[in-house]
Amino acid sequence: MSCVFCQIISGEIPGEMLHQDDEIVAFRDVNPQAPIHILIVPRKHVASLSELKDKDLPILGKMAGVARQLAEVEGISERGYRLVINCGPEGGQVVPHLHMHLLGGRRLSSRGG
Ligand code: DGP
Repeated sequence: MSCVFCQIISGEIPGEMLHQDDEIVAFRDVNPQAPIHILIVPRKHVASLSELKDKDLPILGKMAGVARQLAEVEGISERGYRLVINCGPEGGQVVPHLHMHLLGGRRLSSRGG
């Protein structure tokens, strides 16, 4: 199994877990781009948003719900934060397992890239 996020989900390699349920896990990014940088990841391996089947689209709402809950726990709900899904090479996706970035704890620039 070569997917690094599948390995974190299975416990083969360590991750600082902040949330775990039947469908979704969340852990801190190893290379944080902001004081708070958390990855929200579905347990099911899907390579990218482009690969997500229509029937599985509700997972995106659940991921956003986990992100919102973690923003609350991390104390950044009021100050604000950013949710990002990179998709494919030109979208900046490096790890080929669908994931959402929760970024916060500093003022983020208004435009990406
Ligand atoms: P993306 O560019 O959207 O594919 O972001 C992938 C993120 O995954 C990147 O910010 C770094 C993070 N990452 C890569 N490998 C690991 C790892 O082994 N552990 C953790 N916690 N994060 C990782």
